[in-house]
Order: sequence, then C-alpha cells, then structure tokens
Amino acid sequence: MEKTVRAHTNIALIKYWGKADAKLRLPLMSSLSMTLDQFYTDTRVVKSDQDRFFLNGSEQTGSSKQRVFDYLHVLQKRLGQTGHLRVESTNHVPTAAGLASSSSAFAALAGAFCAYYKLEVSRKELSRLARLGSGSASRSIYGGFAIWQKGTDDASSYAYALDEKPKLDLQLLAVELNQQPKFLSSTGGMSQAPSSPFFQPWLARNQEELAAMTKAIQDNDFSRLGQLAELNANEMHAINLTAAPGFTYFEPATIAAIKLVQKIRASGIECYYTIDAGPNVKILCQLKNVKEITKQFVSEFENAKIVMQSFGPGISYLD
Ligand code: 2P0
Repeated sequence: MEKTVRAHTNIALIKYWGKADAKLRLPLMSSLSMTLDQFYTDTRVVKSDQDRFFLNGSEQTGSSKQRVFDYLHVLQKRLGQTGHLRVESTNHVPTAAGLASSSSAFAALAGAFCAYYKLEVSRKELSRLARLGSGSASRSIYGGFAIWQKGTDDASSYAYALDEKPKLDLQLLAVELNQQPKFLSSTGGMSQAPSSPFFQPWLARNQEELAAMTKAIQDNDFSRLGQLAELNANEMHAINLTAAPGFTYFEPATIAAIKLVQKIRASGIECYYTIDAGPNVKILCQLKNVKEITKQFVSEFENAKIVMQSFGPGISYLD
C-alpha cells in the first residue's frame, strides 16, 4: 500500500555519540530525546521500473540517493522483498545543519517501506529498522520523550516511549545561526570521538545522566532537565575538542549564543542550551519566557531564524 508516512525530528537531551557496531548502528550508550512538533519529513515509497529518489521535488543522484538505497536494499534483504522503488520525500526541516534531519528522514523511510510492502510491524520493530538507517531515527517513531536503549545486539537495540504526552512545560527554540551543511557528518564525528581521553569516563557517566534525566522528566522538573541536557551536550562537545585529531562543530556564532544563554540566565530568566552535530543552538525554556528570550536572540543575531517548538507526535500515516 502506497502511503505517505510522516515522522518528526527529535533532539537528544542525553546524546548518542559513538558506535559499538557501525554497520548495525549499535550505539555505545543509551540516549534520550524530545520529539519536535515543527520539523518533520513526509515520505512515500512507490513502485518504479528503476530506483529513484526525489527530495523536495527534485531528483537526487549523488551520495544522498546512495545512502537511501543502500539502506532500502538492506531492508529488502532482511525482509525478503524485491523490486525497484521510487522514494518521494519532503523535508520540513533544514537538511544537514545539525537540526536532526536524518532522524525524521529514516524513520519516515522505514515506515513508508513497511507500508509499501504491507508489512505489519510493531513500533518496536519499526524502531529497530529505522535505527539501521540512522541511529537517532530509532527515537523518531515516538512522540514526546523517547529512550533508545543501547542493547547488546541488533534485536535488543531499539527505542521506546518514555512519555508520549508529557505535561512538562518545555519549549525548544531552534536557533538557526548557519545554514551551511555541516563540515563533518555525525557518522564521521562519532568515529573520531572515542579517541578522546574523556570518552571512557563519559561512557561511565552516561547511565547516571540518563537515569537522572528520566527522573527529572517523571518529576516534571524543568530546571533539572535543562541542567542535565546542557551538561550532557557540553560533555559531547568537549570530547570532540579533545579527540585525536580534535574538532568542533562550534562556529563563532555558536559561542556567542552560549554566552547569551548564560547572560539571560544570570538575569533571572531560566533557560539552557543543547547543541548537536552542527553550529546551531537549541534553547530549552518554559512558555512564559519564550517571548523575552526570542527578543534577545533576535536583537543579537539579526539573521538568525528562530523556530519555537514543543512536543511532536510519533510516526503517522497520512493517506
Ligand atoms: C543524537 N546526534 O543523539 C546525536 C547527538 C547529534 C548529537 O546527529 O551515524 O544522524 O546516522 O547513526 O543518528 C545522531 O546522529 O547518526 C546525531 P548515524 P545520526 O541525536
């Protein structure tokens, strides 16, 4: 059945940043994310006489087509399916600027693939299949908060919903400082990260931080959630800086944004930041402070695009 499948992007509050098995995309740590309402991907898989991939209406022929079809061929082999496919995707999210487009892309693609072949799979199974395309996609099957448990093998590494309809007042301001594609893919960054001397200590902390974050969510404790998310993101970026060779996704504007968050917080308006594999910054705050924080960001970063987000839903089938 040809169905358009919609999956929303997610932002990790406890990050996935290292692989135990690159081919199976088994992570070295469990992670926890918030699914967003404003950024999503719609994907349809249809019958075709040759493999074709369309993104936002234009046909892709290079490495992005390669990645999509390498993935679809893995799924076909696993699930005993054959035939050429045409994939049509519309991305309602800036592509490859650290705004998590691959999470929604591969979750929607896994869903559209299963719908096309009429495969009835549970959400747990779909999460495992999405994981093979992009690790973070395993979490985009669910709305609200999701946890990707690292597991020990292909069967046990999947995400589950922690709370799909959170009551917590949590808003995320996605501040797009830079629209350039990132200079180093997540896959590339993750393969370099374990060379940092701080990587093993970070892995040891991960379980504790995940448990503390889970508790903060269960307690509706925004302050604790923000503190932990900011700490965990800083740890990830410290690892990148101290890897061999060291690297950073930060640009001068990223540092300026961090300093502005610190300044706003010092003035008594509670907010925190998290940063992924790119220069852009996401601010975590409560509804009552969105206006003031946005105002201050707009006045310091004239060209920044700011999108206010809250909790998005899990995967859905549109027609
Ligand atoms: C995450 N990030 O947990 C981490 C934290 C950014 C920082 O971009 O190699 O695109 O396709 O499995 O899922 C995750 O990277 O990487 C990611 P692959 P993915 O969201």
